[in-house]
Amino acid sequence: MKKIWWKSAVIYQIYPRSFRDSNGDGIGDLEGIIEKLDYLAELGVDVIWLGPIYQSPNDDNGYDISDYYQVHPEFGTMETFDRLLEGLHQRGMKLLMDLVVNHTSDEHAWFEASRQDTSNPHRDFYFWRKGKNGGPPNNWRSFFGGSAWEHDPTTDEYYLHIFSKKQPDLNWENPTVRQQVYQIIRFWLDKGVDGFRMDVIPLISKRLDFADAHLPTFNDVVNQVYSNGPRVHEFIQEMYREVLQHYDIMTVGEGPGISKTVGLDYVGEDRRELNMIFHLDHMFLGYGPDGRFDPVPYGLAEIKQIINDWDKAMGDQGWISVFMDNHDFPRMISRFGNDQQFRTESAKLLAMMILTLRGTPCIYQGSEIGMTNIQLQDIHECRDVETHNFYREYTAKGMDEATFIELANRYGRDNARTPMQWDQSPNAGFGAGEPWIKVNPNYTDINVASEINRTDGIFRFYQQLLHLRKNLPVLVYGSYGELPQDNPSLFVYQRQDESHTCFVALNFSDQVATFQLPVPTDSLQVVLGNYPDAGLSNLRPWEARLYQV
Ligand code: TEU
Ligand code: CA
Repeated sequence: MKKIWWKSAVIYQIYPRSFRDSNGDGIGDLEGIIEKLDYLAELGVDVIWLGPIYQSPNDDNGYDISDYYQVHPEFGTMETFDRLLEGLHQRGMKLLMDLVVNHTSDEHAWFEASRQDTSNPHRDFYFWRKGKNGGPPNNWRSFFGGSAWEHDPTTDEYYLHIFSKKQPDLNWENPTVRQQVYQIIRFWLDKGVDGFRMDVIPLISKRLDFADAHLPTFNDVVNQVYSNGPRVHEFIQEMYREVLQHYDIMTVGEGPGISKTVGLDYVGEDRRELNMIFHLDHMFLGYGPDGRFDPVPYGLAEIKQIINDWDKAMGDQGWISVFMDNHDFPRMISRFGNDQQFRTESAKLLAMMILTLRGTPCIYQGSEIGMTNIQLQDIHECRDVETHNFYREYTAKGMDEATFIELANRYGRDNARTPMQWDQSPNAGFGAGEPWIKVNPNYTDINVASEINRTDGIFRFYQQLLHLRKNLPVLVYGSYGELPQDNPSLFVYQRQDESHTCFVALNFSDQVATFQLPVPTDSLQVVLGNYPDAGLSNLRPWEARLYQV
């Protein structure tokens, strides 16, 4: 298997709107990130994935781009961006930008021209179709609820938007669209950016017959209708040939719809497409037929199965990024851990998991201090377009607000978008102005200032794991294998290479648990644990241990 810097690197995801507001307008900005570069260097991360900072009406908080060549004024200027990039490079860190080219904003000049008239040169930059029987061209549903088609009275046609109606899908069949996208990529790479996270890249090739979808769940529609279209690999290989291969960069595709059976088609070393993927199989667990706010039960067994299946599917030919939350999902401690009685222990357990599994780890901002979900009181405190759309849809069908808000507080994306908690000062030190979204009231206990000096703190635990990865190549390039246990609440696995064997034992429960390892206990050394005096005794609640033979 090829050894290369983006396999040993650790990514830290910044959601710029919520990281640090330097000018008191309530919105995080690039100057605020510059203020925190030493903090990021102290944590020990290698690559920063920066969420979209381009011109945008913010219908979907920057994932609806109206100008790819301009930094949004609320984030700063191109000069601020250049200083941020320089500041990262000076500290030996790299920068990934977020490439959102499955769709643009409806306020992009291309779309404003396209919607003018059916003969406009930009008409074919998007998907326009006549309605059918007085309604949309087919039964496709948007990720954000409602039809994936919006009627435009000017030309009495519908345009496709798999996400919000302010995010019209770009027509990648049009070679001019593709060349325009490649120009955007070159512009940022020529500025010295170190690569891209590619938003919903498996969706860029559409099934052009636009046949109705008749499948049991929305996940099925994503996997079988929206993703992995007939020309997706042709398009990504063209992007690689024309642009990506000419730079020493890292590319990670966000992969809704990329299943383990097609994963290698995107990241196989011989494919000349992408370096790795954020697959979402474990993140979409719990999505019922209607998606995120239609929950179904699942457990650790399903998560372990997905991890095992993907490791097998990648073999030594492909690569994934390992993550358990981001700006689109609830905080991992609240979703997979115990954010009340065992918040610190489960924060560290999840840190050990993402930093010792096989793949490039991605740490979401705030995980390093154990930030949790927030309880929003009503829809007016929610900010996410997805939440608002489903609130309207579900309450119109009779669901009462309190029931929906409970769903939003458990499964909604706003949970991950509350301001980073820096200290105990007002607004958690995020900024002087009223933040764009509510600060989690638990900031008085959970904040960087109080965490960073605790020798037994979560921040320190992340630092130790990041340091270990640099000194234990087996954690990067070693093989992975689960060590099945009698107790279903345990996740025990080994990492092995020609010179090292490590074991990781994780207890995902509030109870004490016995566990078995395949070697005599006196041959084991505890490298790191999240309880003092970690040894070979039973695993205490949410106990995590890294052993080396
Ligand atoms: O998300 C796409 C996606 O499929 C999942 O992250 C998630 O299921 C989705 O947010 C709907 O539930 C990417 C971005 O990460 C997300 O923030 C954007 O809203 C979306 O694409 C559209 O650009
Ligand atoms: Ca600001």
